Amino acid sequence: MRSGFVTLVGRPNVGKSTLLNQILGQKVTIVSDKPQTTRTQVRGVLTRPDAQVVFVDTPGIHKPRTLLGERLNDTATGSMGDVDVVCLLVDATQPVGRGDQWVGARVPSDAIVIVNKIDRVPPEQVMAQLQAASDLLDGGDEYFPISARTGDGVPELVEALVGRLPEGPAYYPDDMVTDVPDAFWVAELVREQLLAVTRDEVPHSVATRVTEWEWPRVRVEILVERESQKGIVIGKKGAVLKEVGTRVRRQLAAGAYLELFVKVDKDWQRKAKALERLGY
Ligand SMILES: Nc1nc2c(ncn2[C@@H]2O[C@H](COP(=O)(O)OP(=O)(O)OP(=O)(O)O)[C@@H](O)[C@H]2O)c(=O)[nH]1
Ligand SMILES: [Mg+2]
Repeated sequence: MRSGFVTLVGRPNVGKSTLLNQILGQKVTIVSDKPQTTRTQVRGVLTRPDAQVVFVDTPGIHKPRTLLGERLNDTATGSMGDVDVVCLLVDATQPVGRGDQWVGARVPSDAIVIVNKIDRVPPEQVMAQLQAASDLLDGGDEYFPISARTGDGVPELVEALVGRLPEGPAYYPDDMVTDVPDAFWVAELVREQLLAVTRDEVPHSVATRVTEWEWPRVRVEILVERESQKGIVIGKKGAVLKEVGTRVRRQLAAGAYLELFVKVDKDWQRKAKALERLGY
């Protein structure tokens, strides 16, 4: 039996969360096409007869502009200490640039480099990206082209990761897939749908939190930073909230009753107290 921890790091939007969900065959972390979707560490556990791998999804590492941004970076970089393997993801569809170099300088040199989204580019570009990505680390010697979306290359990656883990016992019960608490998960699903339906500056300004949990009744507070964003999130005659509620309920156990409330908390992203309350 092999066991250990594998953390997934990279710039925002490279597909870390999509990869974790693909590996587990189950959604444990939210995904969106907007950068900075993941705001906490999310653990996902893969248990097989011969191995248990505890994956850690992390926020995208970026140049921070707010206290929230700094927290996200700290959460991501903090996840790399004390793990067995660090995976550095890069996006095959974007030039490997300053953002990746910035991340590359912060990961251990024996990290595994993963070029993701190969379903979107021709094979020549995959090769070029692998080459460019290999320059990010001096010591690294393993590179994996994958598509987190289609699963292409993922089994080979998982085998290589298991091979790097030390022998050891399972850390978690074999039926445990994630450590995310139910209330946090519902709040995340609401945020995911808000990210899907809103645009411009709104996605970054949104935070969600469960304030009451009397299953099947769950009350979720949606924070925005400005009065003008409140109207956008509510929508005409509440249309946006209604749509978000419907999409989230479909992903919950039958009978769930969601109450969504929008509140303005000016500049919550810059306030330590607000961030603490949100668990960021
Ligand atoms: N075509 C394609 N799209 C992908 C792939 N992997 C992820 N995506 C898309 O890329 C976007 C970002 O995916 P996420 O998994 O949220 O990225 P992330 O790295 O977790 O982003 P942050 O949490 O913001 O750091 C989403 O729109 C995904 O659907 C892939 O292999 N192929
Ligand atoms: Mg993510």
